[in-house]
Amino acid sequence: MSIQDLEKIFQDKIDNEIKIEPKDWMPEAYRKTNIRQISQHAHSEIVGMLPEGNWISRAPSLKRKAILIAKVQDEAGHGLYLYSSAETLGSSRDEMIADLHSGKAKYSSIFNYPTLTWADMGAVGWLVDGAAILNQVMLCRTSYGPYARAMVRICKEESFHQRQGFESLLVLSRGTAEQKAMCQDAINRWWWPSLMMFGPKDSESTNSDQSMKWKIKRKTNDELRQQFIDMIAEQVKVLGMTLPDEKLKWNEERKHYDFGEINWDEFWNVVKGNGPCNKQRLAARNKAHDEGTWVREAAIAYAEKKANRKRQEAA
Ligand code: FAQ
Repeated sequence: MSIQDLEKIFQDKIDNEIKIEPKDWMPEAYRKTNIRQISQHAHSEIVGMLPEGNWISRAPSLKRKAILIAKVQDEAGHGLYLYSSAETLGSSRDEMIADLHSGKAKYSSIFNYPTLTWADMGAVGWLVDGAAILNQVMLCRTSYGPYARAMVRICKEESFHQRQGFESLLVLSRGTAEQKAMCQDAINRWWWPSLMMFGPKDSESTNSDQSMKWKIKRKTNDELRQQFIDMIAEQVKVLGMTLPDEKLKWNEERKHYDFGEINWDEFWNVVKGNGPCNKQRLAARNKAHDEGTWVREAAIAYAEKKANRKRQEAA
């Protein structure tokens, strides 16, 4: 078949909402874009365990500790499904992990901020998982089959994460004056970085146009960001808290909330590796990988031993 025929079959599938599967022909740029996005998404889940892991040993009760452990374990699982999904496109897990550890691959900017108080666990659940889930509900309909299917389960778990975060803040918001202040402080610090999770403005987004054409993305960065703001601006009222944006105001004409300017210099600075915790996060991942070498070696040795025994039995 000519390349034009293959391109036509590929495009027909996209147009007719038929998922692209690992063994299907696909343009090289489609493959690369998916590997880039899925692996960065996987890295985000894995690095995303660090800010929360920080609080497992300091959770205020057994119940909160159990919830937090379950959530952090879920993030590990998400990372693993996503790496598996990217592997179906021909990239090896070792390569992807090496790119993360060397600083070559990106991961979500949000995980380069510190978690300073217990209320941050609530704010991360409510705002960070809340932003993640809006983006991921869209990705359940992404055009690459293994990515879309991984997203369905991930979204179910993220939805629990967001609700537990909100509930945890709700308890603080009804607590002592100190607890209320801690809740408001966490919201103040996580609000703007959460908005940055959706990526640069559409006018600055280098990948969006092509990704929308290929239906990898179904909504643009700005569309999802606006949807998130509209949702959170209402939910914050239930907490009796405020969002740190004086310009946040319902616009009756647009039927959306207007909001203030995001600090894009801060965003790019964090993406380039200069956020408050970038170095700390990469150092923690590299250390865990190095210290896990013996586990990987033992697993390989055990698998070889088992295979040998099977061969001997068969002989
Ligand atoms: N941080 O052209 P665009 C989670 C980069 S999961 C860092 O608009 P695109 C779960 C972008 O890669 C959170 N870099 O890019 C959890 C590109 O650079 P490149 C992660 C960013 O791909 C919760 C450049 O800027 N979710 O939180 C960011 O079309 C709690 C230009 O941008 C996903 O990864 C950023 N925020 O759209 C875990 C979802 N934004 O690669 C633990 C999947 C942009 O060309 C605790 N990803 N960049 O060198 C996506 O949907 C997309 O990749 C976007 C960016 C929307 C993130």
